[in-house]
Amino acid sequence: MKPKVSIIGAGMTGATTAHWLAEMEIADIVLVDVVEGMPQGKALDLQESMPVIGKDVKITGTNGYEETAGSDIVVITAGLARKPGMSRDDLLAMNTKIVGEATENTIKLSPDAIYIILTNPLDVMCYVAMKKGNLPRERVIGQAGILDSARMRAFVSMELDVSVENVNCYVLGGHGDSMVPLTRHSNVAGVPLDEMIPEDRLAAIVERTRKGGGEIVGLLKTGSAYYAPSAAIAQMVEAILKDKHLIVPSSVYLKGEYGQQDIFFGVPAQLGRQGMEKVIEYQLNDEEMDALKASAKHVAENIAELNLD
Ligand code: TXD
Repeated sequence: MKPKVSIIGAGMTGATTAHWLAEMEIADIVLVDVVEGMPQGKALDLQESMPVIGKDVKITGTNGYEETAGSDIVVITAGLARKPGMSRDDLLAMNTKIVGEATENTIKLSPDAIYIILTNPLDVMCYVAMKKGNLPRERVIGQAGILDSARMRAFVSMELDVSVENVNCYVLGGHGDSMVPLTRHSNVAGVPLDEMIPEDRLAAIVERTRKGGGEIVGLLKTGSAYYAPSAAIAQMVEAILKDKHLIVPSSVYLKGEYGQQDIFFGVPAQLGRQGMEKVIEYQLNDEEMDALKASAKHVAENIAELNLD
């Protein structure tokens, strides 16, 4: 029997995650959404594409939770995006409810599942899932860092006309404008970035990375990025199901690492069949540490606003 991955929220990121995962043929997939017919329709359409690409994967769409029973991994992308007239607090309160309920509804049926969270505000929603599911920290991992790092890698690759495979970039911190692209640790085939790219061009790449989400929203106008975020989720799912011990930037619950307590925060973490296996601690200089602290303060303030009753 294949592993089972349930994706709560079958919108742009949820459905595209299903698409990447089906292509990888690593799990059967359940898509859950509140919109009637939509997850069923997307699942059936995707199922009907399997004969064409030659993959044997079962894809189920549903408005309920029964079909998620026995999931190895639960991915939560369900949530609302900010609309005109809505404050960030409104979004925080509404997505807290949605992510909290999605966690409670799934954990009952899949008590051993590992959770990957995507819903914004990301680091805070990871906290909600951990608390509502009463989960150990190993089993809640937020996706942000792979995406932010991939954006930086894409920009470096375009700048130097070099393969994306040669470009290693590490973006840490909270998922927002205060994220911290670590240029000193980033490299092209082992050569530090600042030896390859002039200072002003590198500064522009860092800035574009920080604003990468907004750049896409500005172009799409009706939604936010979904190809790269969902590809990032698929990489995390694969790392877990194949027990790869893959180190990727992820939002994980910190217990003193990087001087931070009781928050989810983007740091390099090792992922395998047990979930988050290890936090990797870089040697950071004062400037990098200060930037991380500022980013952590922002996340901690949002967590303090939570009402988890
Ligand atoms: O890197 C990252 N962390 C991010 C985060 C990258 C991209 C998107 N990011 C956030 O993910 C975004 O700000 C949103 O909070 C979520 C989902 O983004 P997506 O682009 O997929 O949004 P959609 O297309 O609006 O899909 C959300 C779906 C939609 O179909 C709703 O009907 C559904 O969520 N939804 C629910 N499903 C199940 N259960 C409940 N309660 C529910 N409420 C809404």
